[in-house]
Amino acid sequence: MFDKILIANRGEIALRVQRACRELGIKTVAVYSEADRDAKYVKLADESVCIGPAPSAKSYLSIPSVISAAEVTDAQAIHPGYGFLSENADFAERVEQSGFVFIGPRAETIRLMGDKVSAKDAMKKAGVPCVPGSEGALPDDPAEIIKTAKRVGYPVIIKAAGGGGGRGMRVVHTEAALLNAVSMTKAEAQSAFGNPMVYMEKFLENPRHIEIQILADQHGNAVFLGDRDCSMQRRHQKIIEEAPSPLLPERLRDRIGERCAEACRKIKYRGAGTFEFLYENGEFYFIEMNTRLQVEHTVTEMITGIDLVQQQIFVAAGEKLPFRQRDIELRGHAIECRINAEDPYNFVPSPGFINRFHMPGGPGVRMDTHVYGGYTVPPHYDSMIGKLITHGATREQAIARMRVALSELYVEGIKTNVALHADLMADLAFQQGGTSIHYLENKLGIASK
Ligand code: MV4
Repeated sequence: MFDKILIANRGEIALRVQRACRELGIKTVAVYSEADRDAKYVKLADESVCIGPAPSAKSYLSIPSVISAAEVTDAQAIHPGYGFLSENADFAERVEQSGFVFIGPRAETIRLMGDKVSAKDAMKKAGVPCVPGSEGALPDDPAEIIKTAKRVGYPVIIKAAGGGGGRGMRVVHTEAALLNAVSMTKAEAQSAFGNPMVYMEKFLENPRHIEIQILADQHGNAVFLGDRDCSMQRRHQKIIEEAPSPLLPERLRDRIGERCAEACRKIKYRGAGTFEFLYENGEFYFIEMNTRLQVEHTVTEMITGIDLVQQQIFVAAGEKLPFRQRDIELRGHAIECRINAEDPYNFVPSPGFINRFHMPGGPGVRMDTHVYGGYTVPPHYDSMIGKLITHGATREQAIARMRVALSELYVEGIKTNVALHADLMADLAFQQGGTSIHYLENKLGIASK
């Protein structure tokens, strides 16, 4: 096992990974930008290294700075958290070339999944159901493009191979609009991602966003740890996640989960990963794979009792998974509310000084946050200041606990989206479960984007 891990991230996830390490007796190295000098997770780490000025391009995204920090502190492995360098194949490669273990998949897997055309192709071959569409990237021949759209059926969606997470997409309703939409998406893809490749899919009008968490070791074992529903989102930012997905028949979950685990065995996946699906009319359609730990991993931890970060560390160190699929039981229901420093209704970020901060507590309540009374939320990074998670025997109990927990959470000095979460917990459609990816934007009265 490692005796020292460098955590290449900031905020709540830096603290989360640090806790996993400390419980295992592994020493931690925090890296920080000048804006995060006084952060709690920096003080709690065994060692810390300043890796640059506030802008993330010069600190948390600087591959040489992170690698030098690992060198000077003699760490053995690097945990990238989420965001920043976590899905950067060049980073994973440089980490391993420098003699450290990257806590995540092989660079080659990250690269495969980063290109959405090759990811979809690999998953299709591995038996994962995908959205019907073009065979790989669209060709240049206009007649071929028109033919493909006819076969798929309108509406179609044109997506950039280099995109993902909602960037570089365009919906097309008619043949008259098709070729122009393809050219525009290609031009945007070239300038945004340096890759003009695009592909076509049938556009699903009202799906839910359901994802499958998997975990794979380096000995050919892979399991799925249930599903999460992340449909409650606005402009591709998830706001609430839950596990398991409400109203999803257990039989369907187990079937798609087993397909994902089998695909991981086939591609020799290593570490934690997430298969993202659109779910509509009882069918799953793969769209993308995330090769990192996700923000919402916590709801999976609550219903499985498995510490995902510790498992990432074990499999990175070459250990075998300590459980089989039949050992994994999903218990009860968990909900996560992302607490953001922003106006609850116009979503304008609200960084600044927090003069008072009280965390909720009680049975089935977990709060992952790096903030405290006296902390200043810097303006340079994501506005998420923490995650409030509740667990209950049933979804109703998890919602009830969330309502109470939100009422106890007190943040003075900056605006937060706590009031929006309280509204959503009281929303009848949310309470019934099964709302689509468009529900929140429609409720807020924003034209869905
Ligand atoms: C789609 C889709 C409908 N049909 N693909 C957006 C993010 C990216 N991961 C994929 N996305 C979508 N792909 C087809 N064929 C609708 C979306 C989509 C979406 C997906 C998941 C969560 C939120 C979303 C919000 C808008 C659109």
